[in-house]
Amino acid sequence: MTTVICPYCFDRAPAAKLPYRCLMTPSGVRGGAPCGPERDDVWAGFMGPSVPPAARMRGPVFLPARGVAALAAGVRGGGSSVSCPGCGVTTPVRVCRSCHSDLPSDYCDQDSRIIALVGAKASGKSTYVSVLVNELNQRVGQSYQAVLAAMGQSTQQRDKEMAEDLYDRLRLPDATRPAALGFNDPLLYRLSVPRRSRMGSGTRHTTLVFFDAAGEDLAGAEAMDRYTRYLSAADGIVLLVDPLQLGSVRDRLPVHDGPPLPVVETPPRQIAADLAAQLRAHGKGGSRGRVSTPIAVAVTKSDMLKPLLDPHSPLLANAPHTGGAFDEDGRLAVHEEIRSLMADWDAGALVRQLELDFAELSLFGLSALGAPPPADAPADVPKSGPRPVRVEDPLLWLLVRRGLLPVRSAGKGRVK
Ligand SMILES: Nc1nc2c(ncn2[C@@H]2O[C@H](COP(=O)(O)OP(=O)(O)OP(=O)(O)O)[C@@H](O)[C@H]2O)c(=O)[nH]1
Ligand SMILES: [Zn+2]
Ligand SMILES: [Zn+2]
Repeated sequence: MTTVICPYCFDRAPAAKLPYRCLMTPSGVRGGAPCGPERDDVWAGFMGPSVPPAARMRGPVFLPARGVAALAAGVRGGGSSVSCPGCGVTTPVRVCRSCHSDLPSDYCDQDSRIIALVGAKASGKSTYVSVLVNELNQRVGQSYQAVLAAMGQSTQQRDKEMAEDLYDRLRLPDATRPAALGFNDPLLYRLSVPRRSRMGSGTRHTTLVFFDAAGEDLAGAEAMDRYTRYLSAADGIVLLVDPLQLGSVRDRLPVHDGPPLPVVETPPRQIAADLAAQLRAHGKGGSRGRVSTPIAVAVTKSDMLKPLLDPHSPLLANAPHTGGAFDEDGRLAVHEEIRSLMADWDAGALVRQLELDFAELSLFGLSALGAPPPADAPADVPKSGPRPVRVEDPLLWLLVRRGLLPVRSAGKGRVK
């Protein structure tokens, strides 16, 4: 049975139980009058007072007769259209039963996995997501025979605009824009990977939902209800840590010719503690007081750390992904390297906090750009374009944890 998690309110429902929305299209059949709009108070209530009264009038929402829904849900490949009981015209549009948000047409054909992305302001979230999507569709996708397709118009549009900026115009995301990925704009993708089993080969599809939670919004009792629901629905968390936010890293870096260091925001240790507190308060505290949700903590902008690294550091080159399997030994090497770097940073407070709070923790280091932005043009991508290093590791590790990708450990000489 396919379980769908609404990317807007995080309600979890079996796909077959999701209502449909009539598109109010004329049937073309003589005498067949199309449905008229109805007030959708459920949706309007969810969206809040900013929705003008006229926009509350929408196509009627209906639950198909039982047998029909089961039949439609059984049809593979997105062919699940049903006839509206009001006008008889078929509609493929599914809505969330709890908030009545429309779901992209192919959203309900596979299970959903929510990946929460958390990071302080300017920690590199937008750049990371765009470069990650690009890598998953190119180098990494090729290794795993995987495809990542944007779902729904708003994700497709955002991807296109960000890619044009980063790869064609060589511009960094605009710092003055409002929150990069607002809460009403989760990024929705369908990840398709080959499925090999004794039953033969096929393809496994998973819906990936990315959200950006600005770390500073997680603090204290004011944390919105929605953040909390989002975090507790998450299958995995990627926490981005900007090393330039850590006093001891800033002090240790040689005087460099890159752009000026960013202003200090909420300390990463505070974000990690708030995150754990939120998750614990919502039933994610496992035994021994640690949170059970897997968390990938990634130090971003690793290109800036080069002066602190050994020339053979595993942080300086991408994982090989040989044979379409995740390199577990490489991950461990990166984890240890970041762990020992962090032990020196602010007396190891962040890593201590993380290890006390999270049961499944892996540390990563990545650079979305591969080099600092040019000193004379700090709003630009380096002239050579983004040359990402290890940008895919945190997400791949989370997918491996969920059994969605094969893993290889040379020490044990096996692929799982
Ligand atoms: N050196 C280096 N700097 C980076 C990298 N990625 C991002 N940056 C810098 O970090 C800044 C912020 O990046 P964004 O991707 O906008 O960060 P964000 O977390 O989405 O920012 P907000 O949405 O404003 O919170 C960029 O303008 C760059 O200056 C990287 O890989 N290396
Ligand atoms: Zn919903
Ligand atoms: Zn109708």
